[in-house]
Amino acid sequence: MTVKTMQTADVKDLLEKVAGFNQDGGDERVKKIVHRFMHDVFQLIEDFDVTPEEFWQAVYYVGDLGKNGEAALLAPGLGMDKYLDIRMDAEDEQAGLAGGTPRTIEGPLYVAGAPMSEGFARMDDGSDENAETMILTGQVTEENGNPLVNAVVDVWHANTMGNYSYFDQSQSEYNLRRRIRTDENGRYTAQSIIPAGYGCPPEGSTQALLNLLGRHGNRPAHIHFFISKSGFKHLTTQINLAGDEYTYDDFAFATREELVVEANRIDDPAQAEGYGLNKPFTKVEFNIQLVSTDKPELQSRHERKRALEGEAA
Ligand code: MBD
Ligand code: FE
Repeated sequence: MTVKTMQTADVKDLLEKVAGFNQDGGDERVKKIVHRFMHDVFQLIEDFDVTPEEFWQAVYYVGDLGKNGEAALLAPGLGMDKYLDIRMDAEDEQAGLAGGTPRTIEGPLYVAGAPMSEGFARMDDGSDENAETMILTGQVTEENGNPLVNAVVDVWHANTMGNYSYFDQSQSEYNLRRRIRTDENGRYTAQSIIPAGYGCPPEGSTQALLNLLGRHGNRPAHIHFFISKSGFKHLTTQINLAGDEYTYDDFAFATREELVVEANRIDDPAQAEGYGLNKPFTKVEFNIQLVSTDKPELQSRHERKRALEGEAA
């Protein structure tokens, strides 16, 4: 039985009171957004004839999501982070700031304040002796190819279990997280370990909803980057390692063709020695092009709640 109530004076009046339209205090933008949001929720309840049982299930779902700390994990799973990227790409296009290495989503697992190095950093703590050694290297340039010296490359990635330090308390502090300043040729190099893909906690709230959508909660093996230099647009991006079963089937929608990078096994002892290694390794090369801007607000990452941000780390 579908009843129509949305057009009634009672519901119109209710929504206006809910959003504080009849109150002087508060924030006008929040009032308008809450009014629209609750209108659309009510409309959805009408259109889908949502039952009280379904409604309360949804309310407690949101409660559990918060309790599990998964709100910022469900967001990319529902394409919200990707949608914000689509909007920022369109804004850049309109402002004549398109170009350079493409952005992709930050994800929920950044930790601020990773150790800073000049030109080179060892990222792993050496505790995983079975991990494949990774040499991650590249050059940061302007769009015309001029190298950018002293750009800060802030890198973070998972271990061979797909877990990130800080969130995974079993790892050492800042394991697999480093900031590297580019050298006189605009180059950065990291020695680390090849990460595994990420999977949503199987018993968590995010995976529970994905199951109802017939979807998996996996990401391909990937490496996150913030790249910044004064006078240039801040870049938030990631690379996805080619050949992973989820490279083109990422639950978080972060893969972009230009950001898929080959991981090449190098058996040549001379090349290993060049990096101070005495065994074969896997080389991942990622060159980054930044776009210049004089707008200071575009030169740093947007604000959001991040682990250890603003703390003396
Ligand atoms: C990740 O490692 C990640 O990068 C995203 C976007 C979501 C979940 C885990
Ligand atoms: Fe990630």
